Amino acid sequence: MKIAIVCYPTFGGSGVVATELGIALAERGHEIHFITYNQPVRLELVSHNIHYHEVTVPDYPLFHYQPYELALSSKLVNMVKLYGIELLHVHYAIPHAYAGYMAKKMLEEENIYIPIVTTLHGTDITLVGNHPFYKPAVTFSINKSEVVTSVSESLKEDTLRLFDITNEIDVVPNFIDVAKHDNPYTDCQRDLMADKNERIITHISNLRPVKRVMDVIEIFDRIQKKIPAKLIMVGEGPEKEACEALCVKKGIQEKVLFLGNSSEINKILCFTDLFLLPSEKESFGLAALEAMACGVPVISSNTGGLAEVNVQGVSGYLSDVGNVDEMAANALQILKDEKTLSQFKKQAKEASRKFDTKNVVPLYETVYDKAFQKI
Ligand code: GMT
Repeated sequence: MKIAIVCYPTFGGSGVVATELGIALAERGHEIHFITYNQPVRLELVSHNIHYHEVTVPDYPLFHYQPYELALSSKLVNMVKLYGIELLHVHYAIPHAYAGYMAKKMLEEENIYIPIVTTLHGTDITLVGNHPFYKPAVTFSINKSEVVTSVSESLKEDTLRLFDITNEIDVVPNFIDVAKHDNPYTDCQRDLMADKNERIITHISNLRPVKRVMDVIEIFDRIQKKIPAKLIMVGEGPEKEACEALCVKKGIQEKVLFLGNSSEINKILCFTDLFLLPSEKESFGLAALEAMACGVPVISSNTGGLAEVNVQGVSGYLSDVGNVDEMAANALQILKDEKTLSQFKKQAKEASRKFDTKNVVPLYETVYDKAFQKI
């Protein structure tokens, strides 16, 4: 099948999932065309089945806002015609589902009929899409897609609650190649990060307010008062400076390393003992799943789809949003001795297997078949 994948090419989870999906589909013999404004960060163009087409929006003094949707729709039309693409899979509703629908309508004028699959990822529904500025267009494009998928049951419920949806929503969870995340612990360069007696705790995100990164610092502060520990903060975002300031205020700046964005998440997770994700909202929590696949237990909030990923008392623990005391106590419970920690590490890895690529990617192929039947 010839499939166009439209996504954000950044470090965000939706772009990562879209990229990994394209790679997995290419391995299964499909011809994949990524269409976005930059080469996706996790995409290495090493397969003859993978193409990347850049969307460019030339600047013009009249434009206060650049018309990206217009450029994307036109690019989709051109690429569908040039490569004979048969299906559009758009990740993140805004503005991709809308641009996809426009492309589909333009193609219909030339008697080319192409189904659209829209995958909802989270903030496109819970934070951004729900705003009255966007809501009519988001509702319209969800309802007009041949098939709509959401990355968790929780996100499906949120979508049905927040929007006037007349379409079915199929839940296809995010996934991970568990085998690729098999890190033999002995290969890790742990010594570069921490002393032998210190536990390594990691947080990875875009450091936006929704991630509650101040809670990460609060939890870590409570942990490091009880046991020797280091915190590794991975990612860039608007809360970074305030976070650094909080570390200085608490006098723990020597114990917190800010690494910025990284394409080497596996290397970092390899020497991590515990992952923190205390988010305000999280439709799935791909970062938690990546940690689990590397055998790292997770302390998270119980918001959104996190309870579908992090299994209470097995792969880690979940608490109410903002309950940093309980999160710290649970972290210490996991980190208290080698036996408990290695048990949780094993269990975290085991729990991640449910989301293995080989179990989930075929579900998208079924979704594509369903989309073709609707056209
Ligand atoms: O978390 C973000 O702000 C980024 C966002 C994205 O578009 O990449 O993440 C969302 O999609 C991920 C992939 O499906 C999910 O794992 C994240 O839980 C979801 N984020 C939120 O719901 C806040």
